[in-house]
Amino acid sequence: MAWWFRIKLWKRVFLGLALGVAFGLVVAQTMDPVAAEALLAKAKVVGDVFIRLIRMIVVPLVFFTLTAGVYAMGDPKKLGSLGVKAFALYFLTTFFANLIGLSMGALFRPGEGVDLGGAEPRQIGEAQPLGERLMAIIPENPFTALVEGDMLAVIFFSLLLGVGLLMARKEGEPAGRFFEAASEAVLKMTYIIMELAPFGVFGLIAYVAGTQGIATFTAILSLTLAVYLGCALHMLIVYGGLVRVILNLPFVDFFRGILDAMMVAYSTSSSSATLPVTIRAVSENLGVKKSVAGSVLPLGATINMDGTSLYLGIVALFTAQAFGYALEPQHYFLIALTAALVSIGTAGVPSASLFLLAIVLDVFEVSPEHAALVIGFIFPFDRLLDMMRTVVNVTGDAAVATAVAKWEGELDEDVFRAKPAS
Ligand code: DAS
Repeated sequence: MAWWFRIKLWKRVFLGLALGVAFGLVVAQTMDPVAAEALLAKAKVVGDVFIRLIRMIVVPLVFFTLTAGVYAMGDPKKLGSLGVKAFALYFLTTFFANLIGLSMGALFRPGEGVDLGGAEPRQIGEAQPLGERLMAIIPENPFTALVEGDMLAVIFFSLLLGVGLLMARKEGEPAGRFFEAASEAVLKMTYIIMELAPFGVFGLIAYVAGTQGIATFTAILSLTLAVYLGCALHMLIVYGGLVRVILNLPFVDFFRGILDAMMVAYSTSSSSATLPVTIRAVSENLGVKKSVAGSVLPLGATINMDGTSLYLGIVALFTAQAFGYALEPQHYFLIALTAALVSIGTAGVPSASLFLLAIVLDVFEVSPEHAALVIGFIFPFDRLLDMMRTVVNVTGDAAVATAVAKWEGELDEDVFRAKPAS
């Protein structure tokens, strides 16, 4: 059995993905629908167990790693300079994601001639007004935020706690060391959980492939192509360009180093679920020091979602084309701005942004009926679109962490250029 653990994680996850699709399609084709659904539901249980384990670890992982990450900086002023660089890059990469998304929507015209009449309208999730959402970042009770898994509030409290420990100097040392030890322990727990990834992914994808089948995707083939091509272009041009041209680091080593995280993101459609793998890949394979990986990645996994912003732009144009809404030039700007803001508020869980789509559609007065129809039409196969946009979300976080580490002198380039360990 030792040979199994010698295979790189991303290859094992890919194997789970490929076998899962094959198994799902074969079962759906060769068994009667009831028996097939029952068998696939059993396979999905393994996937649900895997997702639950990952969700179990996310809050302690972010809390301990972020607090330890800030404490490891050794100087509160460093947090400021690192934060400014990270936020500037979040904004810049999302700007390009919107440009690419709107271009794909205009080029592919995925909504042209699509008849949404037959779609089952779905209720539109009421999104929290942005002002309230921003205020909620400051938790009234940090322990409640931890218990409820309110990630933005946990991040806010962890950042402050880390700074507090730093300022406490000698007195803060025992607690600082506790958080560093706890962060290591939680990361090791994650490695154990990730051993289940290939099997969990197999179960998740077998169920999706078997119950939704390839046929449904032809209905939105051009939308899928627009999203996938847009995401690929964004990763290659924007992140590839950032790493190769701005940071002067080898392009291939970057993507090879985060393959594990990209595969897990694709398979789970959840940035939060992938966060532990992203932290490991970025620190062990790209040589980003813990103080940066432990602070920039949890932040990015929650508020930096370029793939989501790109996707929302494309679906907004899909809606305008399908229902014949005429878009003025200012609408494109407002769609981009709203998509970016919604992507900040999107949770790192499967299909989170689809239910916030109505906020973007509101920009050009799409009727509630039409908005519900579009969400209802996309919902059955949003998983395929979500898998790809989550890869972009995670890759963007890794790219920003690499850039900030390089600019802060916290990047070990020998490790970056070496072949990945895991
Ligand atoms: N699935 C979300 C994520 O985890 C993104 C989305 O729903 O758009 O990043």
